[in-house]
Amino acid sequence: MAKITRISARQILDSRGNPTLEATVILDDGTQATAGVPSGASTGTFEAVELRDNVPSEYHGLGVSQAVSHVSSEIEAALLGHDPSDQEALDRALIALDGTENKARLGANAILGVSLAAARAAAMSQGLPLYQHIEKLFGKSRKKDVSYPVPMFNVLNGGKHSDSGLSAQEFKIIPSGIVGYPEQLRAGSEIFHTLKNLLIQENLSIGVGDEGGFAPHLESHKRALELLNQAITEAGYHPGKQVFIGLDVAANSFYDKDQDQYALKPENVSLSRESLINVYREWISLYNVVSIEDGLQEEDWSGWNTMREKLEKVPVAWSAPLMLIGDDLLVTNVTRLKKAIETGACNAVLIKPNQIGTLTETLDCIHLAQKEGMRTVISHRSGETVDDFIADLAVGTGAEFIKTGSLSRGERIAKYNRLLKIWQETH
Ligand code: 2PG
Ligand code: MG
Repeated sequence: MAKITRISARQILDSRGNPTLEATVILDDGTQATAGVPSGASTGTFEAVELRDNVPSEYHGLGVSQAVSHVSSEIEAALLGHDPSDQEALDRALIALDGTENKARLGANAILGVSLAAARAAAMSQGLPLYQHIEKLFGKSRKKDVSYPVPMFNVLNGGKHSDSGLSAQEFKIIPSGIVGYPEQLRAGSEIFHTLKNLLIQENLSIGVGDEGGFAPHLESHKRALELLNQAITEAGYHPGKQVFIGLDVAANSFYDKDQDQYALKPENVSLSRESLINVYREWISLYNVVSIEDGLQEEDWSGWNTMREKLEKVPVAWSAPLMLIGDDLLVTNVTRLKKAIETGACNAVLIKPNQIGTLTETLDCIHLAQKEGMRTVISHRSGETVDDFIADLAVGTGAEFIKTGSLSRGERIAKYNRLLKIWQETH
């Protein structure tokens, strides 16, 4: 197998126009592979550390030049001569070199860029598509023709991803009742454009938020959910049969710690966790909601447990149980996932490689979740690059779902289009 001869990095801009890191790994057989690192806005407290320069006069403090220089100095020196196909050894070397619990010294952005670029280099050097290389690393053979990640399209953006005024961050349509990824993508596109026309008819804004979903100023969350169901119907699909609704509430972002209350806008109500759970119960019953991510804040383990007990009893539109997804709660971290398994906090896991910082740890988290029968959702970040790595990650690990934004903005579409190409290769 080829060996690493050169590693470099640079500061590029992400989809919000903020700096992020891109890394390149070069092998002695001439292979060159590059990977871009995404960046979140509604980040969990327990995520691995994204190293920023904090020089206020440069990029408002968001520069990543220190992380870049760590790649070209210490990281390159440590990995020269490594076999990139031994991802686990490479990632363990990076973790040891960093030496902290949360990758705060070298930066999870520096480490992840190299980890992903090395995986891509290993795949290219072996002449394998990336998803097949990941499948080998993951050590589980994908059920060919059977499993393919179902897209969750985030067509309305709220929370920290837009100025729509809606507390909930993501309103997603999930076409899991439609057979085959290309037809699911088509449904997503048709519903997105039907929704656009509905908004125009109502004189509402059709500007989009960070993830390419619309961001109109609506009077309530219920109105948003009604509009989604209407768009599904008017596009010619059956809500609650072919297409379902998922929410990422991202409850951290409207939780008031001092009051221990959730300040829900635009309704302008302050809710206890019990009242918020009752609100979810209503949304599930009325609007074909089948999936709720981060329904409560990231430290309320007992609240998550109560939420699961109460909401799993509510009849849900699809045949599977309601999905309660931990994102900020779990941060793709095996230690936190184990706690969720012990406490029964949730039944599904969001997977974001940059929350943990290496491909190996990401695969470990997916492994454990799948072993425990939890559904996995591979996810982008709200600040993205055009890198489409997560599409291959979703296929290579047999993840049930992928969320990578709406049906607009190139950095979102890059992943959905990559999934089309993989579909063609595998079906
Ligand atoms: C989320 C993500 C991605 P961010 O909360 O799930 O949609 O948002 O990247 O801002 O954390
Ligand atoms: Mg989330």
